[in-house]
Order: sequence, then structure tokens, then C-alpha cells
Amino acid sequence: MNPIPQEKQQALVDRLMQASGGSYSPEVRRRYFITGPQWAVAYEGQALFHAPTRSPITFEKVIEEYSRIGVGYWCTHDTDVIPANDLFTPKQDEAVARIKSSLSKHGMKCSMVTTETFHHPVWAAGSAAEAGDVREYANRRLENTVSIGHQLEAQYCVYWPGTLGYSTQGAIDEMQTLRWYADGINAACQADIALAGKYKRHTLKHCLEAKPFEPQAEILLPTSDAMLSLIFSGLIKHPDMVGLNPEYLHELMWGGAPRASLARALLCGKLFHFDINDGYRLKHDVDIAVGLVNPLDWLNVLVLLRSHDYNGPFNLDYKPPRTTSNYGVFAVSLPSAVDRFITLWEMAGEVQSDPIIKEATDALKAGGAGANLADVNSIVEANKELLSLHELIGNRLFQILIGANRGRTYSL
Ligand code: GLO
Ligand code: MG
Ligand code: MG
Repeated sequence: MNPIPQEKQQALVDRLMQASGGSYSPEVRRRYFITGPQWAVAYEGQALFHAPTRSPITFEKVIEEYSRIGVGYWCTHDTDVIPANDLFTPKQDEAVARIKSSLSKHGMKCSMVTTETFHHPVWAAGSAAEAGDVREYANRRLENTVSIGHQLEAQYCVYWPGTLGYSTQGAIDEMQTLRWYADGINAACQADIALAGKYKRHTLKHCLEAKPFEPQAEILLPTSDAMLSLIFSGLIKHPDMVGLNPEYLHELMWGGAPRASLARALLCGKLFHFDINDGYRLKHDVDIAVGLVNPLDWLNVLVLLRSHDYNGPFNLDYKPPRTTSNYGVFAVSLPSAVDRFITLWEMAGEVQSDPIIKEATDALKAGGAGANLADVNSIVEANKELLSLHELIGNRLFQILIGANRGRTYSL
């Protein structure tokens, strides 16, 4: 193939996307509670060792593109859209008014707001720092985000604690720091109760998000289970208002099974919100788009969520790869992520109604006949052949993933 001049590259990308097929219409995409973060598609490719590769884009452009593609909900950190110096000033109100008008112009809703408590130098020691003025400022920021949430008619507020931990052991008092962290969540809930009264709205759902490592060396609340223990510790004054925003990759990063983490959250009635993406075990937070690394596991995750009627948001907390084109973010990265999610969701429906999986599962639950409970060997004998069905189910899931259940064959 000849080298492709730059001015012909977008057309090539478009033609190959078209040829790949598998795209849902914006109308179909909008039927799902898929939410689009400001920070995801506006990510410029920067990292610790990396300069940005893409140019900045405004929230107006982000909202417009989400709407065009068919992602019906938008969410944001406070400082994604309002510079830290403008918070608490009339410039904040101006920004909120501009966001509202942009959302309404494009038929979009704001699903969630979150406070940035990790990037600015004020958070060098985290939001639950020893310095009382940092903690007071953190509480103000959280309360302010809740207020912005009500103004934008959001339903959810998310908290990822960022630098809540330590690099050198013994430097901080873990118990005290966790108490201070809980104080922040309490301040947010307290403000929410007052603001919900003022705006005549429901209180928000407050969702804690854990990450096992990054950006701190040792993390005080590294997993969704740790977050559950905080919620039920007695430190949280309104535990009914507080739940989880697990992130798929964050559970995988520590070596856990995301499906099991989600199941534990569901058992506790605390699966409020879900960050969807993909990546690798025991590696850093690569935030690859959903289904590109672990599609079989993702299929299973969605079977779990469909089977237990999860009805919260699926939040596209991923990072478009470090390319040089904003065009590619909206032409390839975003729509393909949304469409893989919907395809996996539909496949999960196929799994639920698959007659082979159903019969195998029913048989496993029915168990073998004729066991004598006083004789351990007879229990083993009675169930002898049934356990092969576990692997048979695994194989069937693979067949569904590759379309074999619909007749796709490979030179059989
Ligand atoms: C970072 C987190 C981050 C949060 C966001 C919402 O690793 O995943 O993107 O989801 O700050 O609070
Ligand atoms: Mg996240
Ligand atoms: Mg992540």
C-alpha cells in the first residue's frame, strides 16, 4: 500500500469503521443508561512519563459529541469544567448556566458529579490531610459539588479518594485519617439533605470508588470491600445514602474477580453506579475500553448484572488510547466502546435464555438422586457425573461469545 497523505486519513478511518459494521444507531444506544464522563473523551493522552498528544476540547464539544453518538448522559468532575480558582465565585454560576444550556440544547442529562480530590496541589497530602484547613476546604468542595449536582439535576455523586494513603510507613495515623475521610462523606450527605429540601429533589446517591494502587503507594481504602467496611463501620452518619461505584479495572488490578466484587456489592444492596472499562490484573490503571481485553469475563459480569436487575449507570470511565487525533476519539474510540458494551449486553441476554445453559444449571441445582446422608461415599456417587457440567457451561459461554450458538462454524 502507498503511504496515505494526512488529509486522506480520516476518510480511511471512516471507511474501515463503516466496513467493520456492528454499529447501533444513536436511538438504540440511548435506550441504555450509558453515561459519558467529561474527562474520558477530553483526555489528552498525558501521564507521568507522557506529554499530552491531543488538543484540549471544551465541555460544549464533549456534550455535543456524546449526544450525536447516542450517549444520553454526561458526568463531570467539578474542576473538569470550572477551574479551581473560579469555584465558589460568580464564574462558577456562569459555568453551570453554560453547562445547563449546552445539555438542554443537545437533549442530554447530567447523571453524576464528582469532586476532583487528587490533581490540584492542595491535595498533595490527600483530602483527609492532617492540616485542618485542607480538610475544611475538602468539605466545602464536596458540599459545593453536591450543590452543582442538584443544579444540574444529577442523581449520583461519586468519590474516588485519590491520594488517601501513604508512601512512608508510620507517617500517618490510619484510624484518624479514615475518620477524617468519613467526615468528608458525612459533610456531603448533610449538605445534600439540606439542598434536596431547597431544590425539592431527592437526595443524591453517594458512591464510593476504590482503587488498589495509584496515585499513592499504599491506599487506605483499596477495594470495594474496604469501602463497604467504611460504609458499615458506624463512621458514616447516613449509611443508607452511601453505596459504591466499583470500577471493573480497579477490582481486576488487585487480582480480584470483578464479578465477585460486584456480587458482594449487590448482596449488600450497595451497587449504585458502575465504571466500565478493561485492563490487566496486577498492572496500573490502564483504563482500556470495555471488552477489549477480557470479553468473556465481561460477558459474565453482564449476565450477573442482568440476572440481578442492576439498573444504575454504566459509566464509560476509560481513556481513549494515546493517539494524536480528537477526530479518532469520536469516530472510533467512543462509538466502538458503546457498541461493544451493547453487544455484550445482548449476548448476556442470550446466555440467560440459552436452553443448554439453563438445563445444565437446573441439573446442577437438582443434584443426583439417591444419596444416603449417613454415607459420604454415596453422596459422591450420587452426584458423580454432574460436575462436568461446570466446564460444559464455560464452553457454552465461549460458543455464545463467538456466535457458535447461532450457527457460526470453523471448518467442522
Ligand atoms: C481514577 C478513577 C477516576 C474516577 C473519577 C470519579 O482512577 O477511576 O476516573 O472514576 O474520579 O470520581
Ligand atoms: Mg473510575
Ligand atoms: Mg481506572
